[in-house]
Amino acid sequence: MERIFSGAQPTGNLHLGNYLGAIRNWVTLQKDFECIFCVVDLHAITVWQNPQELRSNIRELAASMIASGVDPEKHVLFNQSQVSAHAELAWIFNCVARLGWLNRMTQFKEKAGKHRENASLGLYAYPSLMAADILAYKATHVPVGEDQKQHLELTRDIAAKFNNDFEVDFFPQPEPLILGPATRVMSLRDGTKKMSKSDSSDMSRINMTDDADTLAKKIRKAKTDAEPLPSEAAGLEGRPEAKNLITIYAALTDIPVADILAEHGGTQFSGFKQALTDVVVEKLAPITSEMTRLKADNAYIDATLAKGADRADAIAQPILREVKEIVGFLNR
Ligand code: AQP
Repeated sequence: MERIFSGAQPTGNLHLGNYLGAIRNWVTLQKDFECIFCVVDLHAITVWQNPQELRSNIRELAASMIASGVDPEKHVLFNQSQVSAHAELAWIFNCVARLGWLNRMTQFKEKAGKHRENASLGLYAYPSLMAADILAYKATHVPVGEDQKQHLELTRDIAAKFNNDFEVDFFPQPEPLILGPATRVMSLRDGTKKMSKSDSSDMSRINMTDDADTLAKKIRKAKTDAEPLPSEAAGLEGRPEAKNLITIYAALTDIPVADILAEHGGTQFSGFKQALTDVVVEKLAPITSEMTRLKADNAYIDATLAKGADRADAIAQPILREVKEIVGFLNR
């Protein structure tokens, strides 16, 4: 059976971009694939995390995945640091990947910014750990938002170089699955920047924990331009904020953009923003309330993650043993 691996970082501020670009698609994929979903805390610490907040964010992310419809009984949901194969395989991949490949990674450049010399070594090696996440399970498909496409290409390069260096046909070439109409949800304050957990302005994103009043305020204040909405999709070109709001509406309602514009084209943004608020509140409120309920039950979340880690370990360990054999290590 084809196997999915995907993960999200427990770095707080889970937002609508994470939901529409990733988690919602995971829920759909559960019907057709064997799925492994991971709270990637090893990735999270590539930038400083307050330990208490990290613990709480790990539980919150697991709760939000379950509240969104991830099924931890039929599929595997676990926390990365509880399965040692990730770190072990990442080290082997650090010795397969080339510096030149990592130097090209745009996410490192964006995140390290001008302070490259002060960035952690882990942030630089992030894509190598991501390759280990995927290949420790020989996953065949990886649903991601567009921002992760480059990292997935690096995973494919690492898999190919490993196979080539050791003259084996061991790792598959995992395929990216970039699904749905909202592969890149943009900031509410700047339609050219992606909606992001680390944006210093909370008004830039729709958090999965926002209540109805906060959602209404954020959407009302979302940046737009002075023109009325266009009547056809072509009219959205060069209008990133308008395009973003329409895309969010389309993704949440499954209504084609053309139909939305046929209804709202020619009107001012205020009416459309009200309609968008109604949709966002209607879709997110049940998830948010279930998330709140689950978040209050640490024992359930911890037990679910521990069970998931056992199941993940059972898949990854035999693969890791084979990798060690191929590399020339002695297995115990
Ligand atoms: N704006 C987005 N639109 C669509 N998909 C998105 N994803 C992230 N932002 C958007 C997808 O969410 C999944 C989980 O990603 P992550 O937990 O690794 O988060 P991230 O990419 O680090 O999220 P941010 O908000 O972009 O964090 P910062 O601000 O730290 O960079 C992934 O599949 C991702 O593609």
